Amino acid sequence: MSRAFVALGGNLDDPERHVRSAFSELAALPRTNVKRRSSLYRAAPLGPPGQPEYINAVAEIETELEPEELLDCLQSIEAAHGRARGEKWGPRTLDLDLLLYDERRIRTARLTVPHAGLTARNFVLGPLAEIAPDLAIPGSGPVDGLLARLGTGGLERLDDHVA
Ligand code: ROI
Repeated sequence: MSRAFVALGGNLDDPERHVRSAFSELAALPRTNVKRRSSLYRAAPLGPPGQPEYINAVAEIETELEPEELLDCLQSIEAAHGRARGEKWGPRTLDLDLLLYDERRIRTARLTVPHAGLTARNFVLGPLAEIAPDLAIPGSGPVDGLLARLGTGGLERLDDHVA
């Protein structure tokens, strides 16, 4: 079994609903269990101005899927949520990013792990720190230190989380 972390985010068409249902769809993947899920967070958009606020969250999973098999599964879930690959950094119904896969560093045409934006985005580090504060990002160090450096501006934890 490998341990992986997946970031969830969206800002269109009731994003809370999309993110909540994506947690269930992750749990239904073959040879995969969801171990922990963060609260949902409301986050100021990174990218072009004028788009709605995002809902962001992170899931820790245990899986026997290889990284690119897992990526295929994440992309099918996105597609089922009507994710269209439109404008770069534009609004989306559901985005699922593979953040970490064990301690591996992966660079293929389709996949970069650790995820490239991970250490610069508090809407990823915030939920990740909630469920795995001591986790070390390969090449970058512990999550809580990275988050302390970035700060939590623009990030609001929604307190309706049921474990
Ligand atoms: N901004 C926030 N706050 N959350 C996201 O998940 C997110 N995803 C993106 C871009 C458009 C970069 N901005 C985001 O892909």
